[in-house]
Amino acid sequence: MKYQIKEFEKNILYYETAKRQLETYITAINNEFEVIEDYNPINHITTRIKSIESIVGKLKRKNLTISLKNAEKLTDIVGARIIVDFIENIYEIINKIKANKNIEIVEERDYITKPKVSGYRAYHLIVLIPVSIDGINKDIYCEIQIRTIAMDFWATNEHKLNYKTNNHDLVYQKKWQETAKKVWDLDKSMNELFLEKKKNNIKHDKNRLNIELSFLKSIDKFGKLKRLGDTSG
Ligand code: 0O2
Repeated sequence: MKYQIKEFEKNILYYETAKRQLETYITAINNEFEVIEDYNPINHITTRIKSIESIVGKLKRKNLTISLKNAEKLTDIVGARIIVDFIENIYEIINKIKANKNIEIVEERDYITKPKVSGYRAYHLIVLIPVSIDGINKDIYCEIQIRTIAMDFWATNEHKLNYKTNNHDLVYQKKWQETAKKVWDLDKSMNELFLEKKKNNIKHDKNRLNIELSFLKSIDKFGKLKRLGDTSG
């Protein structure tokens, strides 16, 4: 057991590096939105490495023996949570992550269109990040959870009061499902407003572009007239 803990501590270095790598990629996405898109859908980002107690707890819940080999099979020792404003933003973020060739996506878990029985909603990406330490390369599993503020509000409270409590009281579970439904309805209404605004902005941008184009054309015309005038005079 002592040997295993030592080995696990060595592995922590890989997890730490993968976490930092992932943070860099997500920060780059954040900056990309700020500079290029002129709008940033990311509300906030958190990252973490699962504690040894949580890893042991998860292995036990999965009926797996506590070993380094089994711990390495867990896909969420390194985790990142990206909280966005609106449902639509979740897909914008997924596209940006997919465009990063350094991130290999191994699995997508869509708990938005197919929420968990509890009512939990989020989009999970299980990814592999290559890490090299002391000449030894390892691909490290990381879990990226993408949620709206509303989904995160629900999940945080449910995590505190219900998740992992083994409470199978159906009436209580139904109450949680009902709160999840209310949060989802609110999220959908907010998303509609967001899409409407986005559409208007595009229209507005197109109009502005047309005005700018006709302005540029008139300058060009004026320039031509002037040049003609120059040759005659
Ligand atoms: P913690 O304490 O948040 O880290 P896996 O072994 O990961 O392949 P699992 O755990 O069924 O199998 O994967 P899943 O369903 O994708 O869930 C992974 C994580 O999503 C969980 O990690 C939670 O963070 C979150 N999650 C999933 N279901 C629920 C839910 O019903 N309520 C809440 N609040 N969060 C949920 P952990 O390690 O279970 O927990």
